[in-house]
Amino acid sequence: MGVRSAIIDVLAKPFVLMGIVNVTPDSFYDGGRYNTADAAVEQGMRLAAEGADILDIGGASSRPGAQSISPEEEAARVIPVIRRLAKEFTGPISVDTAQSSVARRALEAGAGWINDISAGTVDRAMPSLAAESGCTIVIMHMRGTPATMQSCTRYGDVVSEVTQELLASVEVFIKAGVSRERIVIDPGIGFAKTADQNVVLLRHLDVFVKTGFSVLVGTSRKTFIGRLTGREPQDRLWGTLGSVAAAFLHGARIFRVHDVAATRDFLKVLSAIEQPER
Ligand code: PMM
Repeated sequence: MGVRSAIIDVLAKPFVLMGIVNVTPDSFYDGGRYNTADAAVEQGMRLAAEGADILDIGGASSRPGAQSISPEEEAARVIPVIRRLAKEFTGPISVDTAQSSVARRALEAGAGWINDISAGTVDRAMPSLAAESGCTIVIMHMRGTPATMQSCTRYGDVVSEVTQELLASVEVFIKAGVSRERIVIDPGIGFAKTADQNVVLLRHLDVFVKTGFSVLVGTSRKTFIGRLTGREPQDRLWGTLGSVAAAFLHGARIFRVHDVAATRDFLKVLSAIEQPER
């Protein structure tokens, strides 16, 4: 299976923006907005015009308590969108899925990245698919499933436990034959974490950065920002930018966001000040 332009040389760019396109009726922020292929493709191209480096296409909501849908239904949502975007968008397209059958079809339709929020635990065929396809794989930390994760928030030391659990998942992918430079790690903000634990993880992101893997963070408009600001998802952009600033200053370079234009300007200024040599 030939996947196209799977790797962005993350280290060569001051930051990388992954624009979110959820082809779902029930995602917490954009659920129902891009629920048809036409609307999702249009949103993808809008985010591309705003400067997205990667587009992340998801067909199954992962909000706390979300019920799972069949891989067939998930594929029916995302594959037509990926096929059309792959013709128009020049950067890598990522498929946000925990199902290897969906991921395989997405790669065949033109995706180059798999974003697996279950880190290969939902579908044990994911590591071998990642290895055989040569795609880039985002490995995110979570405990349980979206339906159960918020009852799995008991940690002694959240930073070291999340790091250890994430690296154990990474090891499975490496053993399956995935090369290290194709792995991106993600602490999984909001997945089996309390609001306070999300804040602690962001404060100590450098621990994840020191593993040597590229680090992606997804804080965009999430509940912990609502807890800190008292605002609803539609009014959480400013709060989100606060979290993006902290993540950037602690070494994260890939940001999964709903608001590409705003985040791009924000990080252009921040990175010019913080990394003047680049
Ligand atoms: N968050 C959501 C969905 N997928 N993938 C990664 N790698 N990291 C995240 O933090 C993440 C994700 C939450 O749902 P949304 O698509 O509605 O923002």
